[in-house]
Amino acid sequence: MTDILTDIDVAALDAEARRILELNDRGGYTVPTDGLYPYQWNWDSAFAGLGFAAVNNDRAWTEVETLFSGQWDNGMVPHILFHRPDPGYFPGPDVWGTEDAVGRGACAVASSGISQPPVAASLAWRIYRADPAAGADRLRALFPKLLAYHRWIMAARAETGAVVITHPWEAGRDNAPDWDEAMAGVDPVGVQPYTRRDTGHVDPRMRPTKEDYDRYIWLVQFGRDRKWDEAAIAAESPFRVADPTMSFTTLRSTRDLAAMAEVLGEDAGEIRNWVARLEEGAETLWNPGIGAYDAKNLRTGNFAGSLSNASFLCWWAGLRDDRAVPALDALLARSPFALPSHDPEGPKFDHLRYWRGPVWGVMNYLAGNGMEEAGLAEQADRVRADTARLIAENGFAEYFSPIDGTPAGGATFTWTAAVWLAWAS
Ligand code: 9YW
Repeated sequence: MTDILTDIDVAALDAEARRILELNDRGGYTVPTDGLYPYQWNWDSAFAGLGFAAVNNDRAWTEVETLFSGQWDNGMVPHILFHRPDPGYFPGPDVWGTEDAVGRGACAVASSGISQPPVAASLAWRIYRADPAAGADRLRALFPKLLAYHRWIMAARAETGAVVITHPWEAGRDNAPDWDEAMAGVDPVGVQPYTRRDTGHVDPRMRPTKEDYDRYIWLVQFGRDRKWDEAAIAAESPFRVADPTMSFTTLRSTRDLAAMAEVLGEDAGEIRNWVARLEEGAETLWNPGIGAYDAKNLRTGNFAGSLSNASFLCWWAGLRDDRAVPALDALLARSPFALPSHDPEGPKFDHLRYWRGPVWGVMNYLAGNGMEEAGLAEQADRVRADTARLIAENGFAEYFSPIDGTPAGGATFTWTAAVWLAWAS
């Protein structure tokens, strides 16, 4: 890789990244950032583990193990674990109402009722490979839990082979234009009164709108009213969208599970069947209209028509697909900083509003590593160089403007620090 860091004080940034991991460490798990997100989030935590692996391998494993302490009996790993009550965040455990959820079983940790992109297997695999001797027993103990998580995804969310979300929060890309059509099909009538907390922490122009939030909360109430029963939600919800983020992270994690099975001497037959099914599903997300992978609304069959950073996770998924290269090159050419979460030339682009334009370090990590593995060295270099430059010039922000690098959202962000330590530096 080209040396992009010659004029950056790497040692000072390394020290700051480590300080942020410590700052956000709540003992066994890490919060994304103090104040705005005071609980343990699923994919944030897997990234925190990756960051800790560069500092303290034992602590890295503990992070992932604590995440799996919230696993439901049916295998689902929730998107938020509410270890300790914190009134600074809405919606909290009382709103999710998962105590008597179908499939939760004996799990004692309070949680949300949806999941998030399952990067845990892939990042645990990286933690293991950073120190195989130290991680052997921990990998063996974690493997059946990862397997159960993926069995749940395949049974509950992969009816077309692509992986669906039942709530925009589940994609980890809350207000992406990818969900606009499906969200328009949600009528938030009867949503109970609520007070947002996020806009008290962060500039509202950088957050989802009230129209979005009303629908987020309506969908939470919808799931809660069905006791989070996947079959009922699949049959009745107006919102069911096949998502490139979920599909591609699941496919990659499944491949990594197969590699784990080999090391552990476990049978990988079931896992290999999942890979084949997910590869077929990925093809259903190819949208020739934009020359890239896209989200698909399963209620209408329509593509979103959204060129996003998730479109370019195809190489992370292990697809050796040249069809997407022209769209990537065009996007890079029109983005001062890569990768924007939405096409800067699209009518819905908003350079600071969360997932409608800003650059996210974690997406760059996944996409950039995938590009490198696929032999797209120049594009991978560009994505990594931009990530390093954004952090060096603007700090460890939650996300950044792809136009001028403005840091946005929360500050001292765990996954931005982790991506720096594990890859960008
Ligand atoms: C929410 C914590 C989470 C991330 C998501 C991001 C945002 C808000 O923050 O979600 O309330 O869940 O969109 O990807 O995991 O950093």
